[in-house]
Amino acid sequence: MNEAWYKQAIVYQIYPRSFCDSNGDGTGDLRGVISKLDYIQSLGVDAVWINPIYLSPNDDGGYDISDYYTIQPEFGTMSDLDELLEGLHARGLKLIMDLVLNHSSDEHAWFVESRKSTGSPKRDYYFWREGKNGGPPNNWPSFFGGSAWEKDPATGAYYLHLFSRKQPDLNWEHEDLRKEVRDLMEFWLKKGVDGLRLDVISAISKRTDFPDTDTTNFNETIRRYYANGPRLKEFIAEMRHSVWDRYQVMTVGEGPGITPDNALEYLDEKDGLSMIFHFGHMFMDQGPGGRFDPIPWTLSGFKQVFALWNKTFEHRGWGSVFLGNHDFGRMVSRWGNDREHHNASSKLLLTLLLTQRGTPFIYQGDEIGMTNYQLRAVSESRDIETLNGWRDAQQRGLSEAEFLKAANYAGRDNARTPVQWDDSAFAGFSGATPWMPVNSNKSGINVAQQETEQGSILNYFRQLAKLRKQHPAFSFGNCTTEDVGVEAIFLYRREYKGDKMMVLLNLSDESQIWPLEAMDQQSEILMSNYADRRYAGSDLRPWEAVILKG
Ligand code: ISL
Ligand code: CA
Repeated sequence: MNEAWYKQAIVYQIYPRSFCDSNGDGTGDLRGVISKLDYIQSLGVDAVWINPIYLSPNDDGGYDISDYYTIQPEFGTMSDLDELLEGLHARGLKLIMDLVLNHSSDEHAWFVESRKSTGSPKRDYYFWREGKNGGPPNNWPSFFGGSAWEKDPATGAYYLHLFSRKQPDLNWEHEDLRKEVRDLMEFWLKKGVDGLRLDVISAISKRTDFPDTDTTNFNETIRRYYANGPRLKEFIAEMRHSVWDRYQVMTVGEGPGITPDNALEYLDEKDGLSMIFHFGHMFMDQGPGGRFDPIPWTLSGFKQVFALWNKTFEHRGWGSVFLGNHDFGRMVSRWGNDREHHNASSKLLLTLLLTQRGTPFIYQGDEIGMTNYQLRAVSESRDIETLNGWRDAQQRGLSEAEFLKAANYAGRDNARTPVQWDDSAFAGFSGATPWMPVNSNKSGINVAQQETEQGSILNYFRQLAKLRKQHPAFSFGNCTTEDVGVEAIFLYRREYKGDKMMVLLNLSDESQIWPLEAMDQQSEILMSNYADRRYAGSDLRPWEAVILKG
């Protein structure tokens, strides 16, 4: 097992727009992040992944880039970025930047030139096709609702956009485009950036014969038509050998459509990515209609996803462990109980994050147990996926209240409310009205209050990060799940060079009988989210997490 830094690292994800606003314009920015570097270091994390900070019209939260070489002015300047990088490195922390290469903004110079005429030199940097029977070239749906094709008046042709119409897909079949991508990557790596998160990398090679999808199951359409195209391995290998290897950079590919059956193809030690984000658990509560068609999920299904991916990466490849990010509901609201057992279930989920096998990615605010925000009206949403979702829901005859129920559970606005630093007017995030409302529970859930509280989620996270560092078994150990016949109990063991650990999680509101009679009472309790847990054997309380030797 190579001891690559990223296999031991804990990564902290920062969504800069909502992290900290340094200049009182209501929007988070790089100087806001710089002002919190000591806090980030105090968590015991090793790296920061920052969401896109490049020039963007902000149609999709910065995932629509109009200039890859310029910092979005509302976030700050290039010298702010250089200072952030320096500040992280001075504290022994690494920086992972987020590159969006499946598509650009429609305001990027490449697309402005490409759409001008069919003879434009940049025409084939994007996918242009003639319509069919007066409609789009095929029936592909966009991730953000509606067709994945937009008719462009200038030439009457359609262009492909798997996401919003302001995010035209880049045509990776084009040599010159791939060269431009390598150049922009090198620009950031030359600055000493330590890692790259590659947005929707699984889709840079797609079915360019563009057949109709034969399924209404969107995740199936992604897997078989948008992702895992015939040249995906080739394109990844080309970047690896021509750029990444010269900088020893860690690469984490975001992979909708990547499955346990094909993941290893993209993680080859020589030609592949360092690791991937898979979505096995993240889509399990999405019905055939996608995000706003939530369906119940089961604990056995949840546990199976972890067991399946641990099996996949048992000998080769490497994965990430995440329970939330800027694209999903807050983890404690989605997987825990953010009402009666907010403290215990937040700590239990953090325990799962930091003791499972794979690089943990913790999303800003989850270290203090921030919860879902409840949009009071769709008009409060700032997310194109929610706004388009409402447009489609209306066509299905849904009332706003019905749609809001789904959006307040699964929508992306939930995770994008300002980080709650203290209980002042705007939670210490800004001196001005923030771009998104602050969650009303800021007085009960904020960093300042938890800094001094012994049993706080924040201090529990710090202890957990320390424990993980003390035991390489949590980074490199194998991970075997044990079925104890109780669905609510998630029990797994980690073992590495004789260091054995067992993790017991009770993911329910009820107490559960301790599952292992054979467990001798002397087992050393390393940590629990219940301060009075002294010995093995007594019942597991609601949402109790216990880490033991052995
Ligand atoms: O939100 C989702 C739809 O259910 C996810 O599938 C997500 O859109 C997908 O995983 C890709 O996400 C990434 O690319 C998007 C951007 O909106 C997301 O924020 C980013 O994480 C387009 O760039
Ligand atoms: Ca600002």
